[in-house]
Amino acid sequence: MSENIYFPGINPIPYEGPDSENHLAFKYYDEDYVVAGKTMKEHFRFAMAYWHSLCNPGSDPFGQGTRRFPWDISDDPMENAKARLDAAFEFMGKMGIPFYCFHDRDLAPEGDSIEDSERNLKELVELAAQKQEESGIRLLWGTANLFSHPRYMNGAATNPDFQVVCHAAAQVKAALDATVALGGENYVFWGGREGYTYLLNTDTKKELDHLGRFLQLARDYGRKIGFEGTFLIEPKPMEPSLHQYDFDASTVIGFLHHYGLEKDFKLNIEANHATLANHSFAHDLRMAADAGMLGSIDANHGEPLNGWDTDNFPTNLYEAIEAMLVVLENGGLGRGGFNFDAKVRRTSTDPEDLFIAHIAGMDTFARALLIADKLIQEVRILDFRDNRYLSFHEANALSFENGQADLETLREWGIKMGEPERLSGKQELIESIINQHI
Ligand code: XLS
Ligand code: CA
Ligand code: CA
Repeated sequence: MSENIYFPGINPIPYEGPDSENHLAFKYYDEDYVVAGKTMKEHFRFAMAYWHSLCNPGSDPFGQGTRRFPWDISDDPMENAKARLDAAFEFMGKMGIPFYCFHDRDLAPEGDSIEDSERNLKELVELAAQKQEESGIRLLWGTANLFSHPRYMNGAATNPDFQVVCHAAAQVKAALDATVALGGENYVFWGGREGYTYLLNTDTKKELDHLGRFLQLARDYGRKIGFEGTFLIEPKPMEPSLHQYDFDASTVIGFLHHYGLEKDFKLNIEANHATLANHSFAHDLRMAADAGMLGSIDANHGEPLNGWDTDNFPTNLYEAIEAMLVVLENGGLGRGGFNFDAKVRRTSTDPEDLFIAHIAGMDTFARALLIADKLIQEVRILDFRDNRYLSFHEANALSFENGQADLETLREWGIKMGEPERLSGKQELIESIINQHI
């Protein structure tokens, strides 16, 4: 068990059940409880996002941070990074969160040169490896922050300046080394500033080709050093660039096929990014699942009133149920997990709020899992969908599906069968059945 230094007075979070009034207890997430053949712990593989939980004091464009971090102990950023690591493992240990995710710069500060930064990261990776060993907590994914430093203002792999591309390559190489050294299950590429704001100064074809080539090189290097995990792309539209190349799940799926990356890459779907693209969370999960590319999830929730990337903790049960229906039908996430890419609100300033937020997120998904499993197994809710396609079980329809029948033949059959009957989609019935089971 990690020490009791940074979160004094908070004990390991117990499961107490739906009737508990203890705000520091789980009401639905019971890690050993078995649903649909797996424990809740195995279903979710919950992860803490290092950047929000330990690095983000709640600043916004109008004001400084509102939370004080007890791990910011010194003027030396390396000392702070080490304290932050201790705090991270104390927090995850108390929460019973089995995985974490980081950007290189969350773990260790950028140095004065590429080699300096590599040394910093290596030092922290060695300490993190010890922490993992002691606690059993594992790395869900690592990534490189290719968007915060001003050098990346015009993108990283898609930057018009080759010098920046090489800098990004150095950073990805080091982040891959770190991920492999820590036994990471996945490696994530979120587009960051891979996009553009003005078309008349941007060669989009060149930039996309560069992104494709860059990812091929990263994949080849990763496989060379023994990375057996999944590479993930995390789609997101319009932030920070006006036009992001990785707009949504469907765009990324096409991109991966175009550049021959489809065997090594899957998608990391973030709820708030899907809604920012004017999709639902479930829609992007569905698109990824249909393509055999549902890799992992960044679990959060957007603020519906402004539709921006607010990264709220996921407490919307209905959205979580829709998500779990897709995840269960997909047979889970394999090596992926549910990473809380979410931050407590700027006004949530008590240290316990970080615990409460994670408890709320884990309970939301645990409850959604129970409901979704019931909807699939007992209510057979997916039959509504499948039954709409029953006519495709007929021999003629099968020869259409497998490409044997041509357009003229379909015309003949159309004439023979006459005017089709109307088949109700039953949307309101499905919606009311879901409500009945919440
Ligand atoms: C930003 C992204 C980012 C990725 C990792 O919007 O969500 O945090 O998950 O770089
Ligand atoms: Ca994310
Ligand atoms: Ca986000």
